[in-house]
Amino acid sequence: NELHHPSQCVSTDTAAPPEVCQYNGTLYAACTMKPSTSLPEGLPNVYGQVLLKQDYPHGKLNVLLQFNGFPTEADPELRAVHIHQYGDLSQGCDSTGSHYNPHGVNHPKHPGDFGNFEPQQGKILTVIESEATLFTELSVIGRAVVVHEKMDDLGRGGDGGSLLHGNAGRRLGCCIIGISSPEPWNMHYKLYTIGQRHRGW
Ligand SMILES: [Cu+2]
Ligand SMILES: [Zn+2]
Repeated sequence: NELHHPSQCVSTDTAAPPEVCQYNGTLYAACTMKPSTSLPEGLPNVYGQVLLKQDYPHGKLNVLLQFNGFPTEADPELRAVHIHQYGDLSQGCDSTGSHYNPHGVNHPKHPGDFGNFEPQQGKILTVIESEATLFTELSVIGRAVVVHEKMDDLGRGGDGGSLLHGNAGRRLGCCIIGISSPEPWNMHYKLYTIGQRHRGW
């Protein structure tokens, strides 16, 4: 059917990626989290997905975080997640640079400072809104998401590191954000809403 061919979608807005028109005004991105290749012995091997969805041009960015591989401890440690500057995994997660900081401000005011997350039975599954964007020259597509060993002190640590990176410790895992079809978001968002209902929310 020619009507359903993607090339039928002709956008006059040259600032929008062609997928925005193809997927009814929404852009989707995905990032498949893997353990750092330079992960020290004894730290958890974290796997999962970071899925991003944003309506063009002014929608709020929605981010679904789905991770597993944390220890199943009774009093779980909080883990920080951020967007880092470089989509470069040539030295594992260590080559992703510092926090993505396009406005030159202190942590935790960076657009990709997602905050702290508490694993339940070794897993994290949540949806958040973010100040980051998939559009314009500030787009985070091609940059990295990093999950850390420790909790983010959110700038309240009283030292220089706190205002740079929140003293969140070593990098457990990372991935590079790339444009995706709507499929990963649709599938994982459905699983997320089923999980919410089972918890009685
Ligand atoms: Cu980080
Ligand atoms: Zn930050």
